[in-house]
Amino acid sequence: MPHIKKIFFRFIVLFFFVCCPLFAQKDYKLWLQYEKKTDSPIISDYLSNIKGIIALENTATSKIAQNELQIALNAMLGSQFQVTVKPEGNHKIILGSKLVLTPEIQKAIGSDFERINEEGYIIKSVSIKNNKHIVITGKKDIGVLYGVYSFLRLVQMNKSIKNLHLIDAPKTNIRILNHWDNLDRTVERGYAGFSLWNWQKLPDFIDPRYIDYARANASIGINGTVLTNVNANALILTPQYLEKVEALANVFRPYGIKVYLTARFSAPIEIGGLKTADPKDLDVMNWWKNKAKEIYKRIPDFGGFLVKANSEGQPGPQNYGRDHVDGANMLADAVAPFGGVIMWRAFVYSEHDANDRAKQAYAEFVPYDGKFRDNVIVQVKNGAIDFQPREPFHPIFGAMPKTPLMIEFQITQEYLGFSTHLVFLPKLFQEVLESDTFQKEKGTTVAKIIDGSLSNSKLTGIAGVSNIGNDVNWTGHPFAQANWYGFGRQAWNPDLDAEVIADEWLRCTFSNDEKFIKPVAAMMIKSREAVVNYMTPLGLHHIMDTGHHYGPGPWVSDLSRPEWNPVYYHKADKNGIGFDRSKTGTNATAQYAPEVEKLFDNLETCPENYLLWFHHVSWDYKLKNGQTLWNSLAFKYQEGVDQVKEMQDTWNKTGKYVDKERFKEVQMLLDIQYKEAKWWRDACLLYFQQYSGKELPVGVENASHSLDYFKSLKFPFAPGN
Ligand code: BDP
Repeated sequence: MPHIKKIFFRFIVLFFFVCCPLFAQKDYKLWLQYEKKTDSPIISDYLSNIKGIIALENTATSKIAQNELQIALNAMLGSQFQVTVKPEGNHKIILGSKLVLTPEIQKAIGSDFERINEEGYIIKSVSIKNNKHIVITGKKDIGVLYGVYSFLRLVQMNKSIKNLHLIDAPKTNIRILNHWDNLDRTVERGYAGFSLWNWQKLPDFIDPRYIDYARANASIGINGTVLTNVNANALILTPQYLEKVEALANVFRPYGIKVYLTARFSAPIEIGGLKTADPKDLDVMNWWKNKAKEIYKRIPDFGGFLVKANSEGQPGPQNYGRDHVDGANMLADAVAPFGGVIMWRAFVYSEHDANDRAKQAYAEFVPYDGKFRDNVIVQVKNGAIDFQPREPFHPIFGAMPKTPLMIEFQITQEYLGFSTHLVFLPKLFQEVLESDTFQKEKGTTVAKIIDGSLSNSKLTGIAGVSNIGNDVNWTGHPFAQANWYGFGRQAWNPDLDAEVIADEWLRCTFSNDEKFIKPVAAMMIKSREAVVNYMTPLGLHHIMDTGHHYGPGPWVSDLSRPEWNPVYYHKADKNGIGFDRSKTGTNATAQYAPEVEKLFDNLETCPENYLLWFHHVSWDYKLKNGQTLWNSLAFKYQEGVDQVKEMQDTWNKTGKYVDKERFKEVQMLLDIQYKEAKWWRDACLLYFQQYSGKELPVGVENASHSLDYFKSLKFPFAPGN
């Protein structure tokens, strides 16, 4: 017996050391799994006809493209693909940007080049002197790299690669991750470990992970990264740190990724020894000009600055009686000679302003329309409050036609269950991007405003607050990788459907088996509505516990700033619940175009999704389903819980399509999500019941604990705070 035990023990140890790193690697490899093709003989047959890769160009970026193609094809086909430079023979994949193509290939590509921009690509099956090839090209080498990733996606997804003719180009210029990473490597609202940037070991130690980060981003078209938190530390602008930033920029450059930093407005005082940071002060202006010069000397393609000013205690121009235009334009002038950009955030609200918080950013920024320099883009959150599970689109979209606007989404799940809950965010992003602002006419969607198609703006962009940390799987939850992936794909094409994204991601990350794809894609698509249902149904918002935002806290009412308290947002009382933002209330609806205003302002026409966002509604008010508001609210909370149960059931059936590690990991996380969905339902319904005074309708489960119990839960060490 002891002998058997020993063998068993040895087996376990061996299993752990040999197998675990391999399994872990799957998680690490994201959507670039390049699994051996055993599931599509047609594809592998066709690919095995291909005799090699011809590389016409030798820049750092083209070498990455060649390498990626070679590694991926060899991994998927198990054969040796060689890269050669000689354009001869049959059945080759030819890589090269426009200028290096032979005249015959140029001719075969023809006018396609007119349909792409500098970052676009063309993938075309061509026949030259009776030799058949696949050409992957673009105007520049970065286009070729994007083309290679797109081609590999087709192969990964078992899509036909016969007779290819694909032309694609990004619709926005700045497709950027905002890392809220601090210099001590903690990450504000980060739930996937510590920051990737190891400042202490930089610049000499280049963690291979920086390269994998760049690879992953390039594969989905992300071309910018803000390395530091919007709540900025001026030290990042000192030579000691700029040297480290330069090292990262050098790694990212060949992947087409520009580095940006957050600029602390008071930096001239903190690290420059000046007495003021007044944007109209000559010394201050010169300080920033010199700082820009110093940065660009090190990093010639430095992207520019992201600035959070006069918001939540951050310093800004208003400290000196100046305004956002003065601040942004001063910085814009400093980086303009080098082609830099200022991304100036519109996330502002003030404790000194008694107005509805949802109205404040619009009130402050809209009068500045047309007053910013050409290299300033105003970065606006998707909604007027703060990255809630559901918000109507921010009214600034549609109200600043003369100013380039970029949208800011939050990929990290600050208000959506951290990295524990499975929530597929492209569905949320799509809802916002498709919203009709009526700025000019019907059909003026948020997407059209930010992709510049409406204004012909040259400066366009999408930012996503990153969910990446140094966890082995990058994002904490294996399915949170889909949110990084989806963000990149939607930044490239804001009109891309979330269902297409889910399908792509699942095939590249897990399996092409339809029996897996269909139910799991459906689960992902529904997951966003589930979180809205069990957290903030019918337009409720910001009722998370305060500070860390983990779990429910609708009862919180004792914080110094009124708009930090959940009671400010739900306004539940004996008469009903909801924030009256119609003309009988704060009139926030008037910030939208008349068509939208009319829709939201009228209780009868207001989409029920946004009901309690815009209206204070009596508990007995009848919804379209014929049920009272109270009953409907209770049913929604229950539905959210039931939806998570369904997600569990779906996932439990996927064991045979997924490696054990990820299967188990997701299973455990869904168990927590289910537990927490019930926590949300119980705590919120018990709390609101005090005001409605009504029984729970039949079909809604009773709470597992008392309201006092839920109120007593405290989480002093919740992550990300
Ligand atoms: C809020 C976060 C806070 C950020 C702020 C911002 O709670 O940590 O600093 O947004 O976007 O959602 O500046």
